[in-house]
Amino acid sequence: MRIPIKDVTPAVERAHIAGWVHEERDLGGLTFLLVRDRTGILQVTIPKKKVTPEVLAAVKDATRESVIECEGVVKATEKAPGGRELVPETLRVISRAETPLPLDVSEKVLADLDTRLDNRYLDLRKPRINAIFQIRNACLRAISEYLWDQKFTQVQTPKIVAAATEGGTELFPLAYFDKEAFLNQSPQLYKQMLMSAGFDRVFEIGAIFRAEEHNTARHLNEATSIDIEMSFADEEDAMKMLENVVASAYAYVAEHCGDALETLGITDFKVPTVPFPRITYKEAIEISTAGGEPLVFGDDLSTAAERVVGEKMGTMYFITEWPTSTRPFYTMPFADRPEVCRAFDMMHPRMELTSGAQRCHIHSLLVEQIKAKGLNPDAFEFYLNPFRYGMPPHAGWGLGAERLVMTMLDLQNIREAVLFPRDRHRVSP
Ligand code: ATP
Ligand code: AMO
Repeated sequence: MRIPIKDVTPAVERAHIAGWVHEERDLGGLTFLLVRDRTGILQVTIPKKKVTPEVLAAVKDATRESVIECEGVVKATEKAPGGRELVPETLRVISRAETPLPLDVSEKVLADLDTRLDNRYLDLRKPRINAIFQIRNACLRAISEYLWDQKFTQVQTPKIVAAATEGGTELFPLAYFDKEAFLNQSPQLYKQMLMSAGFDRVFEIGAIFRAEEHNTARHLNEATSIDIEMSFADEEDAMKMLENVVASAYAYVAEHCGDALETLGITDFKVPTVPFPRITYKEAIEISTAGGEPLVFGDDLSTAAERVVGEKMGTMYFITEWPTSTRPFYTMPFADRPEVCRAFDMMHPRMELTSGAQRCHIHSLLVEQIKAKGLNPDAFEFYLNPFRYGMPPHAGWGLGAERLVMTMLDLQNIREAVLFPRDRHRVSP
């Protein structure tokens, strides 16, 4: 029976393995094949004079990245990675890789990001790249488990929708029979409607679509958003939930992903401590201005300002009490000073990871706010009706999964954190 490569130790006498040919070396009388599966790499050593002609013929045919299987004797040796090697009695090429390869999986020849993404199936074979997705998987698992434990119900909301939610970013229009429709920018309106529907606490991990015109290292046109909404809660409750969710993802990775972190060369992985510091928007623009990036009340935080404030904070932190004018219509303003609202952003020193807020649950005020943003309330009837028939106060947030992974692993480009990224120039593969 085939066993995973990591289980091939000197303690097992015989092993049957299968995987991809990572590297091959021919030293005259000896040929080495490094064989890779998702658990590790094993040296297969072929003493040419001692193996059958069938094995020799197969070795000759086994080009790099071919899928092979072999069975034989396991021997301890200090000269091979992992302190063991396999001397095959049988070896078979299951699927021969053509030559030359479009991309060097062993990373001896480096490729630019575009070439890597064009040949993503090969790029993803690299242990280092695979490790990113093991960690991404661990984060999403940890976050789901944390939220389930906190009595959140996981939901799936429509991705084909009739209305925009987030100002400031464009929509992708869709040919939907005779109707106008778009790809959803955020589950925002749906998670709020579910508060009226009595779900109390919901979360969703799903795709969001944003027609960002520009190509940046931290924007995608299709991203994964981790969204929550909770009833009878204010922005402080939502912030507490968020810092615990983020800390639980880090803690899970620290506990369960040692091998993947090592593969990535990360030796100083730190779980952030909660609570994260909170500063107000006013304080943030003061820090930015003092640091040479002048901002006035009402400005959005520019990328340069985010960097100045991030450097000063040096850790994950919240920015609270945003100008109402900078936030979407669904945000609750403070009753005593309506120019400021109960919104927050959660920031990593490098960039924004999350936006959230206590929402406006008062129908008349919400209609006013929709109008104030120059939008037509009629287009939001499906969303507004639930506010007329019993809506609890509620709060929530959206956390970008790719930005979480990108900052956690110090990746330079957000595309590294997506299997098949969609950007301004890329819809394939
Ligand atoms: P919002 O929360 O407003 O919907 P967002 O979550 O996409 O936006 P960011 O994109 O991180 O937030 O916005 C932070 C800052 O990044 C913006 O104020 C702007 O300076 C910069 N920025 C946003 N979008 C782009 C873009 N497409 N190209 C270049 N810079 C951008
Ligand atoms: P916002 O628009 O700030 O808020 O999005 C929330 C988070 O989603 C991530 N994100 C992106 N990641 C990559 N590429 C993009 N183009 C992109 N756009 C957004 C970011 C961002 O912080 N409805 C609100 C959330 C809420 O209030 O519940 C919203 O969508 O990490």
